[in-house]
Amino acid sequence: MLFTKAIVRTPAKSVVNGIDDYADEGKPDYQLALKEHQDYIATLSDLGITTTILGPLEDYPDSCFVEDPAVVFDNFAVITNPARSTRQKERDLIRPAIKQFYTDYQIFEITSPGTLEGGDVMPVDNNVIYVGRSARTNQAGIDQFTKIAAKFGKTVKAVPVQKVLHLKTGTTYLGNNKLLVAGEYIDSPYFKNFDQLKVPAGEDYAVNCINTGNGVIMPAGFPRVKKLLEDNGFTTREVNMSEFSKIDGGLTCLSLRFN
Ligand code: CIR
Repeated sequence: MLFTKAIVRTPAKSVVNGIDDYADEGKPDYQLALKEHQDYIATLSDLGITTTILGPLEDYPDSCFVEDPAVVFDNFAVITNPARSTRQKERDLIRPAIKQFYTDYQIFEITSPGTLEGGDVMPVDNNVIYVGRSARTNQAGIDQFTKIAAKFGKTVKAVPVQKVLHLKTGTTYLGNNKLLVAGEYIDSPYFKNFDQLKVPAGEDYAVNCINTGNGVIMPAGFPRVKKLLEDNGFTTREVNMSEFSKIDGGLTCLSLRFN
């Protein structure tokens, strides 16, 4: 198992008004989003992960995407500073959940003018963390994060994010040097030392996967990515993500994962 615990937040009815900067697929259906979220939790628990479920926050349409307002590691956590005004307060609303698992000495904060969202943070092996410089994460945020991570022996490498929302919208790490890459990250010089599993054009959304160590959770409906993963020795578990994809949400952003 690569992680044993997860924190999720039930989508609020307002999820239908989540930020939609990229997808052009209409608004999510709340009931279906709720069902997909329940299936996501059931899949995590089927794979042996203990999940803490936080209550919905009607005033915050994107608050089910808990990966963005915090970044968690096994021995420290960072409360981030989301860039968009409608998501800013999420940092205060995730803090109590983080405090259940970390002491005050293990919790750090990104503060203005720095902005950073967890979707841009991709830890790999050997204490290296890639951080996307994106529309949501700025250099000041990366500089603050780099100093925090250094206290725990971790090195941050910044990577530009040009065409997608967050770094992990374009690439996710599977372990054992295997990196699932799509779009702008295919053959990227930033990731030249990885064994790249290249997502075929048209299936980019499915690059955002979660390797639990006990199976890879992937979005349903992407047969070529499923085959790519299985050909590389991974077992897969599919979760329907149709409603979250309408507001640019991927699988990773629905949980915080740690030990
Ligand atoms: C947003 O635009 O902030 C949300 N609608 C989607 C956030 C997705 N987060 C992620 O991929 N980590």
